[in-house]
Amino acid sequence: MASGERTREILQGLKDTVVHYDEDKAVEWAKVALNEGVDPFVASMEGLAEGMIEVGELYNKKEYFVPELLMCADALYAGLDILKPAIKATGRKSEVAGSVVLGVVEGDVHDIGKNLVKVMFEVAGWDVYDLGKDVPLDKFVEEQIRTNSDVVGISALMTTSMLAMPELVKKLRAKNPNVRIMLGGAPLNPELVESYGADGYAKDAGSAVDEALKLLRMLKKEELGR
Ligand code: B1M
Repeated sequence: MASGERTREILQGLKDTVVHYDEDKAVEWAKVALNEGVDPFVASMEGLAEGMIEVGELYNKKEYFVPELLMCADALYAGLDILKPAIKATGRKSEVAGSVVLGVVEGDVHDIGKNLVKVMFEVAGWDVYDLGKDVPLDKFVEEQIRTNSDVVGISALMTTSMLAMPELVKKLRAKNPNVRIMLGGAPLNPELVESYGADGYAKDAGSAVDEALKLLRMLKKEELGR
């Protein structure tokens, strides 16, 4: 088990590999994290994902451009590939698990956050139907009906793409008034999500499953009351 100081060093190592878009080093540091007993979820979120946040700042300052962003994302995924099985192995299945359709709304290709959310649902034993990124609105509706999923989780990373969310919420409800809809992504907040008519909001991957569980319990209670 790594000491507090060593854990911080490992997390910094992971973060730096993303910022310096070094896939090989990302793999190396992810293995170090596992060998030294760092929680793989913490390594993913406080190491790799933190790195991506710093990358965003470099992009804002015009020090990084789209090609760098893509290479940084590759480094993040290389590290995540090593950590993911360990997250799954350590994850405890929640007592209740449901099914969720996940996707990034149309016009938006940012899928790193959604992929982290997906890992958390899988760890918790949910059935996950991942539609990927830049998903046409009707595809969410069709997939919810096809899979009869309890929850639809929609991600958006841009202030422009998130504007499709209220329409998607309406479309989903029109086809299935009982479906529970959860939104997430950097430009969203609870007030916005409420104004869009959705049922839930999670600010990060760590809280997404808990939020979905709340929605699932609500749904089951309503079903019993009917
Ligand atoms: Co671009 N991009 N990007 N980008 N990109 C942003 C989002 C931006 C904020 C950068 C900026 O200008 N400061 C900006 C959007 C501005 C706006 O809001 N209007 C932007 C832009 C403008 C663009 C392009 C238009 C650039 C261009 O081409 N000129 C273009 C858009 C293309 C398109 O989508 N149509 C573009 C492209 C790209 C890349 C392809 C190069 C790449 C994406 C690679 C990929 O995802 N496969 C990319 C990246 C990497 C970013 C930044 C730098 C990082 C995003 C990220 O991965 N964060 C981003 C700047 C930033 O965020 N600071 C930026 C790390 C990730 C772990 O966090 O995604 O927030 P996040 O996910 C979190 C939570 O939000 C939450 O949990 C996650 C984990 O904790 N969460 C959920 C997310 N979804 C959830 C769903 C849930 C629950 C929680 O339930 C359903």
